Amino acid sequence: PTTFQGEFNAASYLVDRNLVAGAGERVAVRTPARTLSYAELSTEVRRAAAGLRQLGVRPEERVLLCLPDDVELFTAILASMYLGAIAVPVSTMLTGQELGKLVTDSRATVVLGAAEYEANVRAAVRDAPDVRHLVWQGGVRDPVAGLDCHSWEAVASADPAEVTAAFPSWPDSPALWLYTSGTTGTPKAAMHRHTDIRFVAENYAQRVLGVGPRDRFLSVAKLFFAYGIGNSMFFPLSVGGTALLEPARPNPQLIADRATADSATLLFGTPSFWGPLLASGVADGAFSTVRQGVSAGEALPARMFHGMRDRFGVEVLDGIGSTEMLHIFISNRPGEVRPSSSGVPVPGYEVEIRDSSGVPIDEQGVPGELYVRGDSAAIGYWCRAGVSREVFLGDWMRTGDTYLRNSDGTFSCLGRFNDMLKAGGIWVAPAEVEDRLLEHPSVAEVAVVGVADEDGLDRVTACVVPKQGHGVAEDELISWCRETLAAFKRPRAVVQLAELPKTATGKIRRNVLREMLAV
Ligand code: 3SK
Repeated sequence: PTTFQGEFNAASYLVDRNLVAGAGERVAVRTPARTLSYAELSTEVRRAAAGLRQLGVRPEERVLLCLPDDVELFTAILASMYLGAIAVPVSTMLTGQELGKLVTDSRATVVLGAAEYEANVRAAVRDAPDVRHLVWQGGVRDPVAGLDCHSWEAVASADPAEVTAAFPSWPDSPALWLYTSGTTGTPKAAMHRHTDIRFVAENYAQRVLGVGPRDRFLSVAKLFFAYGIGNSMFFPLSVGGTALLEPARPNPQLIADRATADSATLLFGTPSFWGPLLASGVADGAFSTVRQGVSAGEALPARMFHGMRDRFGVEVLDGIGSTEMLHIFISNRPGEVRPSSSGVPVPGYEVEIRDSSGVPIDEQGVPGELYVRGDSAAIGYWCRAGVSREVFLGDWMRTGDTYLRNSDGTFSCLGRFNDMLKAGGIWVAPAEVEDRLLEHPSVAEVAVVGVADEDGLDRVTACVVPKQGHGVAEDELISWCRETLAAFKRPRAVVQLAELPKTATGKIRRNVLREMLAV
């Protein structure tokens, strides 16, 4: 049946259009082990879609994926969307307990896990009532009671002829959920539509970065991040370019080697990558094929912008995006970078700086909370009406970041509007780390804050008041956190205090702690 909206399927937009244009032989995706042309990718996607359909996956059901950046994850995301189902790629850095919360919350019926994360995936599906099928990349593992277990290799070898066309989803149909701790506390799924994917590819990648079919995209951020999936999937496929996937954990030499070996033309990173890269012994010519660098996650320190340009000859464009907006909505422009600023709004987006009552501040130089509107905004958070109503206000979205407008019209980030902090560009909710620390027998009170290092980047710091007669050992508390929390959330430093500074009503004065600990 036709609808007033017309049909639009983002996976078909990303894959099929490249066949229609006669680009089937071009390289779509390359990993250290495999290279797939667009024609091959199309076959793999339809095979995987047929296999998922045989498992009973129906349009709008969730398929949760916990896999490294490789061909399997790439095709499984596209296959889920091709079928009209919702792809839910999740962080491979989470513990079993953390992952379990996402599996349960998403009500995914099919979970795909990599053998290398077996222990966490097994723990995660154990108490998730809606999961029916567990699919392993890397061969079948021991059975899990109550679940049908399969190998991805078997599922993805179904007959591609069984799926001749993409599901006729509408532009507003759900396509992708991305979990974020985002602007407030516990992880929640930002729900994105098929049309959001085209919007970010056309407005940011094509109009700001000027991407084209000759580009080869290398991203330090993985596919389970909004930043990563844009960089490594939406942007290259939207123009018939090549996605360079790197399954391993990134480090400066590995990324430099990939960039050289595969002649990357676009390099997407975060300050937590540029810093170690500049401190490393990577050869100055390693990125000679890179025509543009991009940075997001945290504000790019000016010294890193200059370091990348002067040493590696790479101009890095800083920008700010969010999982809720799917990708970057304020960005510097090639050849017109203003260091220490995020740049100006991307075409298709408007931003405002507002005071704490939500009233727009028109004067330059006056800080306030950054609001954004644009058509890639998520439709809300899954089953979180309260927070959705706080964050999505009509067309506008509250970013939770403090910004000001500079005299030249660019925007600069001053930090967070609330207590959330970013570790290596990833949101961390202080309450989650505090809850864990409070379970420790020596801890009476705790406040976790982000303390800026010499580059202005947040370092997770725990301020701990020990129980009477106890002391707190930094190493022990850090290991304690590692037992149940993803490594990036653990405190990097523990400071022992006799008491925490509080307001008259007993609220912890985190700003006082931050000032006290500032370097
Ligand atoms: O953190 C950011 O700046 C960002 C950029 C693009 C996509 C998603 C995010 C969170």
